[in-house]
Amino acid sequence: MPIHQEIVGRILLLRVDNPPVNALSRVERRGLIDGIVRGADEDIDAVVIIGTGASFIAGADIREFGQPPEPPHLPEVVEAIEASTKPVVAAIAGQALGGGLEVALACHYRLASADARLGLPETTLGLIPGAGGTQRLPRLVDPLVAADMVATGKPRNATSALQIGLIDWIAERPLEIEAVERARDVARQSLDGRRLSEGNVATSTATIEALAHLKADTVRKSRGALAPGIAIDLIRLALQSPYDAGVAEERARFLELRSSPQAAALRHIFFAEREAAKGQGGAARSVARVGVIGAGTMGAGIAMSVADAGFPVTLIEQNEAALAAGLDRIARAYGDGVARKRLTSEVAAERRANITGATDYEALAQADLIIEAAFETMEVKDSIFRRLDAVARPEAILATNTSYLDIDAIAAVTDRPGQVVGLHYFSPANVMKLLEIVRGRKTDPAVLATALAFARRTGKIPVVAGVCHGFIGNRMLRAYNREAGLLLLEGATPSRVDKALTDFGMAMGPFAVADLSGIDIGHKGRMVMEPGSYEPAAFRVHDTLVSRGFHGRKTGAGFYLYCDGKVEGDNPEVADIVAAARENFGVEARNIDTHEIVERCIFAAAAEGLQIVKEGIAARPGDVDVVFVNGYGFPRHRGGPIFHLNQAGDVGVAALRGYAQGPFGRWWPSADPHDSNVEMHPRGQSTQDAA
Ligand code: T1G
Repeated sequence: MPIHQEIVGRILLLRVDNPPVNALSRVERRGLIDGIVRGADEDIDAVVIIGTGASFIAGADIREFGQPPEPPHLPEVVEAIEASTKPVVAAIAGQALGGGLEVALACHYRLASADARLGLPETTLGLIPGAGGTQRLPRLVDPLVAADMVATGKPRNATSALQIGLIDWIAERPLEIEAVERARDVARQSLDGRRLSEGNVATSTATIEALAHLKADTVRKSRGALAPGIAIDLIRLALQSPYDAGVAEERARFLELRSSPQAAALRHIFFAEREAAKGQGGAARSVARVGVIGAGTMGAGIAMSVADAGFPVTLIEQNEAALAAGLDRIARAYGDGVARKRLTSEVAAERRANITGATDYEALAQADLIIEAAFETMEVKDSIFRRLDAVARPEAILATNTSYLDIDAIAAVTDRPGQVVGLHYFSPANVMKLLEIVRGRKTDPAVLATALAFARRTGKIPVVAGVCHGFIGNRMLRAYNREAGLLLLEGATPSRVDKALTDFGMAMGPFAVADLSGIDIGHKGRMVMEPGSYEPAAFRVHDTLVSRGFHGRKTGAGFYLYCDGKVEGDNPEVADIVAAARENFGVEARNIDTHEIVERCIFAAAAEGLQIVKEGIAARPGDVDVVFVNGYGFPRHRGGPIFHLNQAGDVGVAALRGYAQGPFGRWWPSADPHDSNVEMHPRGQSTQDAA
């Protein structure tokens, strides 16, 4: 869509009109330059740039990044805006992100509405600002604030933006009206001091040192992602170099990152999350009142997640004592959030007030959606769903938070199987973004659409799964953990496996995770699986540790020893247990390099994911990547297990075939992913790039 030009009393309005978020593609870039040229005419005193719809400009058009850059490039646009001989006012409603904020920084004045969000999120796409953002921002706000904004990508709201000097005004009247008035006011004023590229940055040794610390901390937290550290380097460069030198270096680094595998991976996951959240038919129904059954860790977390989104929630427990314990857990969690300054006490109180406790199912009679989060046994679910069926409104949707149990079997005990769906939350449910929405064989499409819409309204990243043991994520995790367990028998140690995978970018290694969640939990889960559905060798060490009382952190020892919740070192008993297991399974220990550790664990998860797609449990490979990135700590800048396997190309598939020849053979049902006839992303591309 072009940039619409309109003249209101000698003020030229340039309206950016590229729904839904006013991303800047080549057409808009051209239109902005043409608009600035028009603004130079005699009959114009000043220019206003304003977005149509809810956004100012949400950045460069990400869909163009998979292709060669096309002129005019955004740097040309922002330089033309700043060089304008007439004042240019940015009128910002909603999102001013990435290139959108860079356009606003090139303007001479910035007016924002109260709902504005201004940020430079490029590092979340594996990039850095590529149109002067790293050089103009520290010339406008405190360099350390600029560095934090660029490195984290976190936007500022209008109030904060005014406080730090990012904007000049917050609109008190309708944005466009006030923007024209402000433009008239500044029309006769000199532009000296309003062009940020002409300013210098006040700096000091303390600032440079603080930036060095921030960079070290950022790199440590980035788990291998490159862009955040580079972004801070460029902020520091702005303090020590003339603007032209800084912006030239920024452009060079931007172009390097733009074609990097990490940028391709982050673009892939950006679009895959949006693809996964799209409905699969069916008209979503409205949800106003929610019930949650069970006030344990999961139930309380789910109730908070729903209350945080503004829904009234009725939390049910079987007796007053259990209910009181659950409500106390919630009160403590909100108090902790306030103590850590994650939310104000007012917001915490508001959210807490959304939750009402009860012990009588009758309290759920008006609920539109009821989420069961009780004990993980069919008997308990059976009893609860029979009672719900009798009490809930006929249109009410009944959801279970089960991690493993058969949704179809649960639906079958009700007279409304079409209204039954799985909502598999991840702990802590009020923090983790991933939500697996499990559709039963009889789940109505409208119920699925309602669940998807509800997930988005509560800030979750939803992925639809079919019914199988472990749905998508836990089933992939079993393949991943199977390789980790076998690597112990074949010669690796828990700490070597964990380090190899955290160096790859996983949030935690598989043995540290086992200790954290409780090795006994996995053991119990394995005991209820049908015989032969997993190999005893892969979990022999886990199961022996459990039999000796080593359950992980909660018992002070598992694969590691713990003191006051901190890892003290390896559990010395593991070596003996591993030696006995090797003897039992007739396996010779050998030296296993880091490369093999990572490939076997990650590629096995990927291959299982492809099988999950082949079986129709997941709709597409991107959904599988979204699950493992958002629920299992897979590094976002590697795009997800299938994307990563795809990046490895034939080398990766050959490696999988090679590992299938190992002493325990392959786990994944097909010889290799390509046997599963699942359409992987076209070689080395993300789904979006291939579009
Ligand atoms: N380019 C192209 N499409 C975009 C887009 C973008 N920048 N942002 C969103 N979309 C699409 C999205 O795919 C979806 O499409 C629809 O818009 C609604 O998005 C040079 C290099 C703005 C906060 O990183 O954070 O500028 O699925 O579902 O929840 O320095 O979108 O409907 O077909 O997310 O209301 C920097 C990315 C780019 C912002 C809105 N900008 N976008 O959230 O809607 S790099 C960003 C977002 C850059 C310069 C650099 C969010 C949002 P579809 P949505 P939302």
